[in-house]
Amino acid sequence: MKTIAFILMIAVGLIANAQQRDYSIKAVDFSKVKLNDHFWSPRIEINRTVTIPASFERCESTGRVTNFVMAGNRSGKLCTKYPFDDTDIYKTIEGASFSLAVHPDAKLLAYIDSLITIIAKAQEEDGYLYTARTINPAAAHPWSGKERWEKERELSHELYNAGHLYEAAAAHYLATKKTNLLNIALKNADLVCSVFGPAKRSVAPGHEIVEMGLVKLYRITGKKEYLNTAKFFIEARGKYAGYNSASDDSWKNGSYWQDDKPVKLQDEAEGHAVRAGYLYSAVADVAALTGDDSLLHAIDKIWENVVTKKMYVQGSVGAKGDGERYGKNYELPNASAYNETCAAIANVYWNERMFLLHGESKYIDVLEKTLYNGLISGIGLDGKSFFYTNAMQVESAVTKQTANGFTDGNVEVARSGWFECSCCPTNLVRLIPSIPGYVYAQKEEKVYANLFISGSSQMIIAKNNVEIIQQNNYPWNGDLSFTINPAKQTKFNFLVRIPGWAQNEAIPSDLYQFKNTAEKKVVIKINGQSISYTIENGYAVLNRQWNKGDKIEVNLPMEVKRVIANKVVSEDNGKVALQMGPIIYCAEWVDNNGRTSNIIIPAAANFTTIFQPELLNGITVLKTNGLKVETDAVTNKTETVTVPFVAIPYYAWANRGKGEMAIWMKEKK
Ligand code: FUB
Ligand code: ZN
Repeated sequence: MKTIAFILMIAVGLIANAQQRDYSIKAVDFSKVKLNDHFWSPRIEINRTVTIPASFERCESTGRVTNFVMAGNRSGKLCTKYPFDDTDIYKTIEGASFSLAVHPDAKLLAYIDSLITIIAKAQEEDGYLYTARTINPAAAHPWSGKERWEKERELSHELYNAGHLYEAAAAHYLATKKTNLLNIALKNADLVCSVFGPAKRSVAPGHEIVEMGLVKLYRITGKKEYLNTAKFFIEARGKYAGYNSASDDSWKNGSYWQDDKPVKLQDEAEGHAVRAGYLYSAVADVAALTGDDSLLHAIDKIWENVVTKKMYVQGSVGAKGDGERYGKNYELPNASAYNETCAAIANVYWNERMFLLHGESKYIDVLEKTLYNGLISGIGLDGKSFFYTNAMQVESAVTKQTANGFTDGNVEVARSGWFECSCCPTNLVRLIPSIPGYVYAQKEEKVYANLFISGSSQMIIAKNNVEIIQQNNYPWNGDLSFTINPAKQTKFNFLVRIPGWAQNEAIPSDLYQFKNTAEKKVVIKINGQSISYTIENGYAVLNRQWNKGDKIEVNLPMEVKRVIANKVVSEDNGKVALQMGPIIYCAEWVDNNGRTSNIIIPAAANFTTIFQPELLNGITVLKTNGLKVETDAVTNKTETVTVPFVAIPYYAWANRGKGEMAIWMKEKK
């Protein structure tokens, strides 16, 4: 009976959704895009074979699963540190579900079922699910407060846990069609909607994500209350009277939680960078689903602010360690850069949604920059070691092990298998297998090719089945080919993103620029013939009747670029970073005689590029002659000597031991 009711609910939901306003552009679902490349496929496979099992294992060995068991028994003592540790299980289930969708695995499915049974027992009668209280409400976690929700605005994370539960449940249901986790999530969401809303309780959730999660449940069920509650939470921001707006301290003035002003009046990225990224993503969802333009204008302005003033050259955000937050405009220190991996993940979520709203390539340019650099630097090539923070510079690797990693002062210098606060590893578990979903998007008879990853994809365009095959050796080479195989001749617009980096643009703002501009132009051929094309919103528009086997070749000229920062970022003055294609490079001690902090790359130095298949799972390295400033230990005199210089992709640093690393290098002594 329960199952029939559920099926009816989903059916009604789907019909209702068909009439709803939404993003006019839709991503092609990750399960329809099969990758067979050398860059992402191995990462997705290692996520499946190493990262997912290691994460589940750590959820067990660190007590996260035990917390649920104890909550099920309503007795015991929370045996981990944070009230949000439940989410590591949810995120791992989410990632494992994405993996199951394309790689069936009965054992994994059964294991997840066993966890869901434990989670179900931990859920209270009315749907409340939060082990930090349920284990023993009289001795709830100090961040949780004595009563449910009373500290939600601050640090309880009750709605944060709920949000991750919803995200996991949506992924699990869509991948497996099983409703066991979804039912738990819906019961919890119904409770949340009964507690919060107009004329009910109000709060600006202390750590956003419940909003995005509610939207996912709304998409599955069509239940409007979920969308309304997501919107309600967004609109609850900026209403709390207890902050001190005169204070500079982001905790005291509310900006840490993006709660100092109503969202509609916000125009600067502020506060905790993961919270912010999840909020802006949810605002995009709600703006798309409701057509609320004032919400849209706010995130447009905030996006502009991030990209012109608050993003590191390798796509990371959240410069400040105190509060894990955005700094002031142009506050992008290298020696103390924080750059939480989760903030990079949130930035990918947000930029994808901005693209779906606006259809402009600049959002995917930013997404690509983050994805290929400051995000995957967060995971080691072994798939089971992680950076929580992503350093911009390491000048002496005096390594100390702390609860949160191996640090040298403020900077993590070696990856760790897990952290006491282990949000980043489990966030990577769910992000990596979803990457095929960022490759294509579609709006009626328009297909957007956003990421360049070899593989094949199936879509329905103008009512015909169309297969699109990509072949390339991206990100090491800019020669791309797309073979179009419609079941029968089909007319549609194929829009190929022409990345900013291929058009002399380092980032869609004046925050970074290329010093050397390229002469070569992007060449596009169809069936061997060069064609002239127009560019719309950053995409080359290829509109024709496509026949089986039509082949598009796109040549994105790839050369080594020197990147310079806006003068206002004073500590990058006189320095260059190196980029080729979407990849930002760094110098690491191991390739440069043990040190990188004394390297100079003269303005006239020419680079050679070499693909080294055996190095760091296959990378292109940059080589030139640089200069090094050396000080004689006896005479204390300095001399400048010419030395061979090698740069590797930033994402691959710290896979060969601990030592110095630099992204920005001086051009003169
Ligand atoms: O608060 C939950 C998570 O823990 C945040 O997203 C991370 O920044 C870490 O503080
Ligand atoms: Zn994190």
